[in-house]
Amino acid sequence: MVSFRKLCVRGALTLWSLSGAAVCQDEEERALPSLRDASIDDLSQGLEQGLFTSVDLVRAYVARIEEVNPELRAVTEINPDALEIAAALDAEREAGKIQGPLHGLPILIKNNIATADRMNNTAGSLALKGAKVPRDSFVAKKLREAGAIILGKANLSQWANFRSDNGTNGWSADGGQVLGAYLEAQDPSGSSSGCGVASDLGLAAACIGTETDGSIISPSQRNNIVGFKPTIGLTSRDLVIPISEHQDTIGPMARTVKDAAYILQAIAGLDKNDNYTSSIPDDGAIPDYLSFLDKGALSGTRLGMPSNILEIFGIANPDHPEGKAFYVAFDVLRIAGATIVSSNFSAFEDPETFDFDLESRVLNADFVTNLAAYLSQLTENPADVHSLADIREFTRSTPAEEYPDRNTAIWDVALDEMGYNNTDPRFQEDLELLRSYGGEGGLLGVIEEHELDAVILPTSVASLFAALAAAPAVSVPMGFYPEDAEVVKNERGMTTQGPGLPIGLSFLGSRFSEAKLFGLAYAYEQRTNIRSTRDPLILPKTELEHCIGRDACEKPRRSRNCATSKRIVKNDVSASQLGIFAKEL
Ligand SMILES: *[C@@H]1O[C@H](CO)[C@@H](O)[C@H](O)[C@H]1NC(C)=O
Ligand SMILES: *[C@@H]1O[C@H](CO)[C@@H](O)[C@H](O)[C@H]1NC(C)=O
Ligand SMILES: *[C@@H]1O[C@H](CO)[C@@H](O)[C@H](O)[C@H]1NC(C)=O
Ligand SMILES: *[C@@H]1O[C@H](CO)[C@@H](O)[C@H](O)[C@H]1NC(C)=O
Ligand SMILES: *[C@@H]1O[C@H](CO)[C@@H](O)[C@H](O)[C@H]1NC(C)=O
Ligand SMILES: CC(=O)N[C@H]1CO[C@H](CO)[C@@H](O)[C@@H]1O
Repeated sequence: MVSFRKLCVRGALTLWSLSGAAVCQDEEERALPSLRDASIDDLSQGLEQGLFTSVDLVRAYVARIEEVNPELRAVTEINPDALEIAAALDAEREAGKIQGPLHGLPILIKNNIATADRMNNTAGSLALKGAKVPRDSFVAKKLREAGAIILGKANLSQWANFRSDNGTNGWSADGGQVLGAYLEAQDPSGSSSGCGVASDLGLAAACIGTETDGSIISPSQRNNIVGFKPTIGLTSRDLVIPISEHQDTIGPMARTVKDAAYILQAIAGLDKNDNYTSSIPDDGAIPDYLSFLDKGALSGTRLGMPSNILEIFGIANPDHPEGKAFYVAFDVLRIAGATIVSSNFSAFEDPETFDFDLESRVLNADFVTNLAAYLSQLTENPADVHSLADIREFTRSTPAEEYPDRNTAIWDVALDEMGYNNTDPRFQEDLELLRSYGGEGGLLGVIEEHELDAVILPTSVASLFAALAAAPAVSVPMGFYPEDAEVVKNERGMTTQGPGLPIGLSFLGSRFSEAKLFGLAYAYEQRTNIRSTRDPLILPKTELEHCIGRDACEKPRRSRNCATSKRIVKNDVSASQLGIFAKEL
């Protein structure tokens, strides 16, 4: 937490403390939050105390985006109206009107969540450039109601990674190739790749991603942030470019668990345009997630651990960096009072019998129907695309879509090999079997049988099991690949593994158990504070101090960012134990 009590006077810039006196007792002490680390509380407090305005914040974030975007391509479009919106929110604050904890905070959204403004919503495809929607998506509307400034659109793996079987994470024709900041030319993971990088580097207060199977928690893990994938139906998919109504969900990607809680609180809820939200318990009442953020929340809990899943994915061995980080996390959880319960997923006892194509068939069949339904809502459709067949035709005939170097294999299976959609009886059969793998044979089954609060898994192997159950998962930073880790590159030269690659821990819960997951994730995060133990290789240098009260931010000559250069680990675990995380993992 940044202290706002000691304030410094720098150059022409004068800042006042609450008492009105300008003080600077210690040159090292920073009055303004470092934007790579700033929490929603830090930013809101700074706005409240008049240290900076939302206009300053927008300028600073845009300057930071401009610094790193030529290399990292995390952001596709900046909202041309952001400064104007910020000024209006500053005026409201001045007049004593605060809409909520997100008032005046710039937030990015993934480029598949539509807004009825000057920004495009393309899922990274040129087929949707210039297309218009009739209104804001429900999530965008909720963000605006909470006072957030939608700063721009975050890049993504095109079509949420639902096009090619030989593409790359984070590439889209509309936004270029996203890279992560922890390794040279890092594969950022996906599909909410831009959100992962942008939240981590402080290119906005946070970002909103989407997940069908891994697209929030996986890039959150690889970019050292917290990602929360809610239960299907908690957040409306209205006017979000879909993959599958049965698995798609919208959720926060933020630097802290608390920030994720603020954001989910703002965007969750009943929406008549997405009837899956009618399954939210208590007539759609959303619990006060913030009230569950308790450092003691792990005490007395029972956490399931399916070792057969670690075996199947080859990370049960403690010599594997992710296995090792996971076993160290066990100790932290135990010290915090949790009991780890062995709880194998029975459907995966014999992996030979598990049909790994089942999920693809369900997603393919949903995509054909759900995509056509999204396209039918467009009020302007310059490329005249109405179906997956139209989109495939456009993609194959538009050079910037890089076909066939990046193929359309997923669509080819849906359209040519399968040739049916989710109205077909074969679909219902597949869906029921899939749900049983998430139910009695998987996550929901072990939670019930062993009376668990949640199941824990390394994030790399977690997403499928939450997806199968339409259930929530949250990934929290757990460690880093060790200094002697082998460097691995994919066939397109992107680094997928190497020293310093971030690793996450996932908590998976029963449907609508978000409040409990927030408590568990918060307690683990507060005890470990892993995120702050490693800096990325690339960091923008513009800070608020370069922007306050100026029409354009001054160019930072050097990083004055004492906050990131002086990283101290604060936690409840012994220092030697944490040494294991920080040095070896
Ligand atoms: C949206 O796309 C149109 C058409 O390519 C472009 O002219 C416009 O600048 C884009 N909007 C933003 C905010 O970038
Ligand atoms: C949503 O509506 C569709 C069509 O009316 C219906 O088939 C489906 O069961 C509904 N889903 C939920 C979760 O209510
Ligand atoms: C769980 O699976 C692991 C790895 O496959 C196995 O060694 C262990 O015996 C199983 N535990 C139970 C209780 O079945
Ligand atoms: C889904 O399949 C049904 C039956 O073949 C067909 O009538 C309908 O047009 C299809 N819907 C889409 C969006 O392709
Ligand atoms: C991707 O697959 C297509 C065939 O589906 C092939 O033509 C193309 O060369 C592949 N791209 C790469 C980089 O291997
Ligand atoms: C905001 C921004 O930098 N957008 C860029 C995203 O990537 C595309 C393609 O590389 C560029 O044309 C945009 O300028």
